[in-house]
Amino acid sequence: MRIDILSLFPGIPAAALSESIMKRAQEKGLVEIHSHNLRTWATDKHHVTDDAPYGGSPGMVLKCEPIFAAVEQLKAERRESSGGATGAAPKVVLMTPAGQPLTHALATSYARESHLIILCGHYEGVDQRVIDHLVDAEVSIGDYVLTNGAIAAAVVVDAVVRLIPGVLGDADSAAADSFSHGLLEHPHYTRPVEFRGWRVPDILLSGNHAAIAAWRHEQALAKTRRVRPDLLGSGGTEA
Ligand code: 6GU
Repeated sequence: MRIDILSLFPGIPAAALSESIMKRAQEKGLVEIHSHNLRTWATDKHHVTDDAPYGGSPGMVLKCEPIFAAVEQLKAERRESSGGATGAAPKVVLMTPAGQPLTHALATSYARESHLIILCGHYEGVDQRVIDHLVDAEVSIGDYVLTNGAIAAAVVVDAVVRLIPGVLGDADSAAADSFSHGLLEHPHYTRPVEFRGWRVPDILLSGNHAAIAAWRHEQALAKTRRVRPDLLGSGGTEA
């Protein structure tokens, strides 16, 4: 998979994605991530990427021209490097608090793409013609506002890349995650068996795998009921 990120702060996602598992995924050739500065595609002398909104209102709006130029160039380069093959079209995603929420299901669908182009919003937003004629999906990472979408882009890329086969060492570790089964994860313990008087639950020391599995499911259900009852609504796993 190839991922291109376009923002005014390319160092933000580049830093977040250059360590640990994201770093190893790139070294293993499982994903190629490029973080670009949108200003590269602003052709005027001062490399202006934003302007005041028509109709008036505070703040600035990202302009059409540099964004269209960047995305069209990235798409063309990708076509050329694949020998003009008519592979799957790149998916163009705009990071914005006004987008659909990022979920495990959305990350799973993006993990099957061969090319993602992620645009990071900033200031008051981007010109609507970018959304209407260039973008395939608008995505938000939650109901709060960040100063810029570059942080959100790093979140999306991490959530997607860890689902690419081979990225996580243990093939099971993504499958057991919170959300992949609609429940939050059960508690985990490791040595020592007693710390400051707090003991590891006896069941985990019992060697009874069926009982342990049942306990973990109960714990996951109880935690989900307590902190995320919304997950147990229609479609939940509770009988
Ligand atoms: Cl994608 N961008 C910004 N600026 N704020 C956000 C967000 C995105 N998702 C949640 N808050």
